[in-house]
Formats: sequence, C-alpha cells, structure tokens
Amino acid sequence: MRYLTAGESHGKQLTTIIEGIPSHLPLLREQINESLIRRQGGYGRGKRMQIEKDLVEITSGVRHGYTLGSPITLVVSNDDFKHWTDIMGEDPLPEDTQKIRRTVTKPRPGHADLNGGMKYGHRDMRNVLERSSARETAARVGAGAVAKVLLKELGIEVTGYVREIAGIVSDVDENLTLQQRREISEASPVRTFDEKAAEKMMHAIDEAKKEGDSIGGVTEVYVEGMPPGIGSYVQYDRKLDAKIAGSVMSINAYKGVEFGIGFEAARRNGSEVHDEILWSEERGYYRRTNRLGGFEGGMTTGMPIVVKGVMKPIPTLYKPLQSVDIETKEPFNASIERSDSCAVPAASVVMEHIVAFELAKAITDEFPADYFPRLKRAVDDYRKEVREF
Ligand code: EPS
Repeated sequence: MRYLTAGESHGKQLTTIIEGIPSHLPLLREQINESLIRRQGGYGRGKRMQIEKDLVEITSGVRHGYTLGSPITLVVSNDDFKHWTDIMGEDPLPEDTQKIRRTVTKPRPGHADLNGGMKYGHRDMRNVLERSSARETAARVGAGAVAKVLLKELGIEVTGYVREIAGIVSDVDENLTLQQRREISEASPVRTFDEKAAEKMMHAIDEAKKEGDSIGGVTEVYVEGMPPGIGSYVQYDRKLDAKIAGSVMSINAYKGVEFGIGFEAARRNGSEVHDEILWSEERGYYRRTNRLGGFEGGMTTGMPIVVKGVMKPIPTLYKPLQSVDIETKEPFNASIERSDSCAVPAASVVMEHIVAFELAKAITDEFPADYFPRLKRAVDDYRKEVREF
C-alpha cells in the first residue's frame, strides 16, 4: 500500500491516490467523510475551518460500495478557492498584477517558507507555503480513513486523542478500553479525558489567541487488535515501530515520537521497563504491563500499541517574530492575517490516520492482499497459529 497527495492549500482541490487496497473491501464515502469532519474540529481552530466543509468525492477504485483493487482516488474541494481564483489560477497573469499575486517575500520563522524558497528558487514564497500548509493533512486523513476501514474489518481499531496542550497534562487511566478512550475524547472540545485539564487547556488556547501566539502539545494514538509479530527484527527497514515513527514525524509541525513510556525508559532500571510475559488458556500470551507500548524488536507484541507525538506550536503567528524580507534584506516583524492558535486536537485525528495507514500497510505487506476475503482468512489463520505457539 502507498499513497500520494496533491493540492495547494488555496488551490482547487486536494487529491489522494491510494494504491494497494485489496479488492472486495466494503467502502462507503461516509466512512471517509466522518474522518474528514473530525479533523476539522477542535477548540483553537481559526477562521479557515468555518469556510471549509471537507467532504470527499471518490473518483476511482470503488464500485457499488466495494473496492476494485485498482487505485482509489479521493478528491476534497477547497471551498476557499473561490476567493483565490486569480491568485491561485493556473493561467499566466498579465505583467502589472503584483497586487493580485499577493507575492510572499517575508518568510515566517518556523515555517517551510525560506528553506523551500531557496531550494526551489521561489522568490514568491507563496509557492512554498501553499503546499507546505497543514491543509494537506486532509488528503492524508482520507488515505488513513480507507486504511481504518480495512483494519476494522480485521478486528483492529485505532483511536487518537490529546494528552497535553501547552504543558497542561491530561492523565489517562491505563485501564480504559479503546472504546472508552474514543467516546470520552470525542465528546471533549480538546479531545482529551481529564475535564479539569481540558478546562485549563481551553483557557490556555484563549490566552494564546488573545496574545496572538500559538501553542503546541502531545497527541497519543492507541491501537487494539494488532496480532503479534507484525514488522520484523531481521532488517532495519522492516521494523514497524521505526516506520510508524518516521510517518508520525512527517506530520506538519511534529518534532518527536515516543512508544509506551518512551524517554522515561532512560531513567528507569530494566526491571522497571520490560513487560513480563504471561500465558493463560483464555488470552494466550500476554504481558503484565505495556510499558514498551506494544513493540519489541521492531515487531508488535499483540498488546495495545501506544504511541505519542509532539507537535510544536503553529509557526503562523499574529504576534510578530523577527525575520528578513528577501527582496530588501531589511529586518521586519512577521505578522499574518489568520491562523489557528492551536491545532493539537485536530492533529490527534491526523496522527490516528497516519498510524492507521502504516498498520494497514504492514498487514498487507505481511499477508496475501489482492483479494480482501483471502487476506482476512490469512490473518485469522495466523492469529490461530500464534495463539497455539
Ligand atoms: C495553515 C494555515 C491556515 C489553517 C490551515 C493550515 O489556513 P489559511 O492559510 O487558509 O488561513 O487553517 O489548515 C487548514 C486549512 C486545514 O485544513 O487544516 C498553515 O499555514 O499550515
């Protein structure tokens, strides 16, 4: 499985082409829309999300509610494009239209503007920001939504929520099931568990907005139902935790990834880190604890996967930071027209879908995956085999 996305933030549309989804998987447009709508929400979003209503059109690869095994194309229109038809149109503009172009010569610290401009020779850095914008995550959520449908049919569930915003930590009872995590976070405006922490987070978002600043946080994805032994220890590039980490790091504004207790493992003795192995007739092999977050040796253990990602504050700020105009080389204080003050709740939905795609990809790499019923039989047989190991 693989996918590509295309589209500029204020261009006509976002497009996702997904390759490698087995045939005969039941798939409905509404299942993808549900994910897209979840991504648009969360306390701290700016004005752009009031303009957009992300709904998908499936233009290939699905017929009469089932996948064909051929590439699936998803299209999400940018409703804001109607305000940007000249600025973002594909046709050449007359010479004296500098105003219409809304040329960007002032790079924002923390964004891709300056490095991307230097790399691609874009002296109008709009050509960079249009593509580096986190608008693109809508296209990635589309791919992840299809992956989630495949996983669900195989008894694997994935959910994402917020653990921390601006240093305010929301504790989670480790015994909560995936379903409980999903229901509680879905009902929270900041997609988290602890109501007191949620109040404080919303206050911090209000304060950041007032001050023209932005704030970041930590998102967590929790997975139940992955069979053990997915991924591999035999070669570096087959380790599934490494693939997930790389993928999470590719989400806009992400700066770090942890599995289970993560960096805390550096501070504990081995006896306080590793998860003891138990066996029962009812469960087969399982672990007393899950400090390693569902991975050993680059492979799943069969315990829930618990992975955290760190999102830095969004670099588009109302509060000016110093930068340099690339035309005049004069210093200036960067300021902008609109931004999200906090996109951490939305990012937790993005991360859920990014992780789901990697898991579905790992499953389809591991088992025969052209025809969904055959894939399902293979996964069921494997589950039985490892249980009796
Ligand atoms: C973004 C800037 C804002 C966000 C956008 C990401 O958009 P605009 O430049 O149109 O005000 O709303 O996020 C989305 C559009 C989205 O769908 O998540 C940026 O610069 O990265």
